[in-house]
Amino acid sequence: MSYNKSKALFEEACKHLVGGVNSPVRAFKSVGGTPLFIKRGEGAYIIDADDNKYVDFVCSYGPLILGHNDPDVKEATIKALENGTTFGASTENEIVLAELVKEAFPAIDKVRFVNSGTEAVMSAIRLARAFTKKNKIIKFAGCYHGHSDFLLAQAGSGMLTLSLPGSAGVPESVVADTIIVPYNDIEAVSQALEKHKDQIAAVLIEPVPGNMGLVLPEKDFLQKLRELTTSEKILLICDEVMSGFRQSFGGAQHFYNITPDITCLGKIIGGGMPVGAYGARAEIMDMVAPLGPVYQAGTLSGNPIAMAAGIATLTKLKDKSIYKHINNLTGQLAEGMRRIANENHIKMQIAVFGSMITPFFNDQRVTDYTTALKSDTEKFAQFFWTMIHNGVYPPPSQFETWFVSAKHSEQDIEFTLKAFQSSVNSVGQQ
Ligand code: KE4
Repeated sequence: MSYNKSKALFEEACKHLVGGVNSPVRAFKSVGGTPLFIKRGEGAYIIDADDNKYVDFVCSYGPLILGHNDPDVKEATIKALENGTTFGASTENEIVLAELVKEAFPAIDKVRFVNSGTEAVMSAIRLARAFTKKNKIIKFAGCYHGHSDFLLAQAGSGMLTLSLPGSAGVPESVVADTIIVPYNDIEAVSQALEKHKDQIAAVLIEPVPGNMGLVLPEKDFLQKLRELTTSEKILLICDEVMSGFRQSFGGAQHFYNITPDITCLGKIIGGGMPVGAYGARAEIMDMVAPLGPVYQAGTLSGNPIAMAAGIATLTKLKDKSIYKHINNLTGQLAEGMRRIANENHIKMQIAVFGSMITPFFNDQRVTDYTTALKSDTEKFAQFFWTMIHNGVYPPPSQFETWFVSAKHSEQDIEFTLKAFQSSVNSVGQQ
C-alpha cells in the first residue's frame, strides 16, 4: 500500500494547520507515522488520498452510526441545503429534532442545541452552578467532556493519548473547583462529597466512558452515584455525547436505569454535522436565557442543515433492528478478538458496550484511568499499523473507542478478524 499522497498532503498541511490537523488525536502521535488523509467515506468504508480502502471503525469518533454517506441522511441534508444554510432565526427542524431527543430521553423536558459536545457540557456546568448556587464540580479521571478550561484535568481522549495531565493556559484558579475522583470508586465520591460538603454543584460523568478506551461501570456504581447525589441535593450530569443513541434509541442512562438531572448529547444527534445539545427538566432548563439568568448563545446553534441530518439519523434509528444488527456484529467482533488473543497467548482485554468496543493490550481488566494507563501503547502502535496495512482503520490511540456502524457486515467482521490475527501475530513476535 502506498501512502505518498497522504504524506505530501500532511507536509503541506503542517505549513498551515497546527500539527497538520484540526483535532490532536488525528495527528497519529501515539501510533507514530504519517496521518492518513481521507478523501471519501462509503458505508462501512473510507478511502484515503492514495485510494487505499479500509473498513472504518473510527466512524468520525461516533457520529456515523448509520455509516458514511447514508443515502437518507444525504438526501435530507441536500434538501435542506436547497432552502439556504442558516438564517439566524428559528426553523421548524429545531422543533422536530428536539421532539426526537425528548422521545428518547424522558428526563428531558427542554433542549438547547449547540454546535459541539464541548459547548453542551460547558453550558450544562454553568447551568448546574446557577441552579444550585454552588461552584465545585466532581469529574472522573479519564473521562473527557470536551476542552472547556475547567474540565481539562486528568481528561481522557486526546489528552490521555498525548499524556497531557492538564492543559497549558488553564489557570490553577480555574481548575480549583474541579475535583477529580477515580471512575468506579463510589467510596472516593462519598469522601469527596463529605470533604467539600455543601460546595458541590454537580457530579459530571460519562456513564459509560469511551475516552480511556471503553470502560464499563461496575455493578450498581451508577445507581449508587445517583442515590448519593440525590441525597446530597447535588445535580447529576450525564455526558452522553458519545453514548447517546449508541447502544439503543436512548442512552446509557436507560440501560443502567438512572435518571440524571442534566443530559448532554452530541455526535449521533447531528448525523455527521456539528450538533451538541443539553437538556433537563423544565425547572432547570428555564434558567437559561432568554428565560433565565444563565447566558448561552451561538450563531449557528440549531443550524437547519445540521438539524436535517440529525432528524434523518434519529428517525432511521427508531428501527430497532439496526441496534440488533450492530450490537450483534460487535459481539461477534469481540468474541473473535478474545479467541485470537487467547490462541496467541497475547494478554488482552476486550471491552464492549452496544456497538462500542476497545481491545486493550493489558493483562488486567480496565476499570478506570489507572488501569487504562497500564495498557501497552507500544504494542498498540504496532498493532494499529498492521491493521492499517491489512485494510482496517482503528482509532489511532489505545485510549479511543472503536465504533461499528449499521453498514458493517458479517463479511467486514470476518475481514477484520483476519487482519486482527495478522496484527496480533506481529505484536506477539515483539
Ligand atoms: P466535541 O466538542 O468534540 O464535539 O465533544 C466533546 C466530547 C464531550 N463528551 C464526550 C463523552 C466526548 O467523547 C467528546 C468528544 N469525543 C472525542 C473522541 N474521544 C472527540 C474526538 C476528537 O477530539 O477529535
